[in-house]
Amino acid sequence: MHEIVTLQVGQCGNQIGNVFWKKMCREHKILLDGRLQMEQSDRKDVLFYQADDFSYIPRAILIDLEPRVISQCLPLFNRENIFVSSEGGGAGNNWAHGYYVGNQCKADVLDIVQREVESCDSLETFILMHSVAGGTGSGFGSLMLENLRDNYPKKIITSFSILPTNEESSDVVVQPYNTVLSLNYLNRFTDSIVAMDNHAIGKVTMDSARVKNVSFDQLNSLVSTVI
Ligand SMILES: Nc1nc2c(ncn2[C@@H]2O[C@H](COP(=O)(O)OP(=O)(O)OP(=O)(O)O)[C@@H](O)[C@H]2O)c(=O)[nH]1
Ligand SMILES: [Mg+2]
Repeated sequence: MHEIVTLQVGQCGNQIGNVFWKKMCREHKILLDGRLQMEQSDRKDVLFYQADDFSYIPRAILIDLEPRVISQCLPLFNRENIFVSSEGGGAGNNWAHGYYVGNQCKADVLDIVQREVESCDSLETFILMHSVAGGTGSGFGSLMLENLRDNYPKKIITSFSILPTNEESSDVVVQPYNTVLSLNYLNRFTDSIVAMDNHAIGKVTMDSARVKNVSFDQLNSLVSTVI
């Protein structure tokens, strides 16, 4: 079995992860509390493992520097795989803050990663979901890439990265700096990067769903289909 472990970092990463895992549950006929809805022969083990009570648990690791988004995540996830910084204030759209705080608590996160890797038969891929415009997904995400490459040099690392949109629709003024710093790490430590931008996926969604305003949920639905 060639398993996949996902890491969702920051607000954007965790919101995308939530939609992604909902989709995976639907595909594999698993209810959102991990119970099996219907038996079907498929390769669930690539993405899920079975707990002692036979419920299916995603091979997912959730990371953020503030609790707001993670507190709304699905009940499906293993609570021990959730890392929220005790500081709790987020990275304030500052790459360096995300990287620095991440570096201080990386031992805890790497323990979670190691536990997850050890539960795999033969891990193949890490998937990172994040945006590079804020502070946590970009800075902490970069730190994770560096450490994953260092600790697991032979595993495939793939990122699904939300890149900033054009200036008019941007909500983070320092996003060019966060992006350039993140791209350096993405370039050095991943095997493949799937880059998407909210403006472009927003346009696709607007055209196909025939709506004027697109919510993050609609954007994330398209992103998770791509993943
Ligand atoms: N597609 C998509 N983009 C998002 C979502 N949430 C935030 N973004 C975009 O991500 C960028 C901001 O990054 P966030 O993920 O909010 O920031 P963060 O990683 O949590 O970092 P800090 O909040 O600074 O600690 C902005 O460009 C947002 O438009 C989401 O759910 N989906
Ligand atoms: Mg945040």
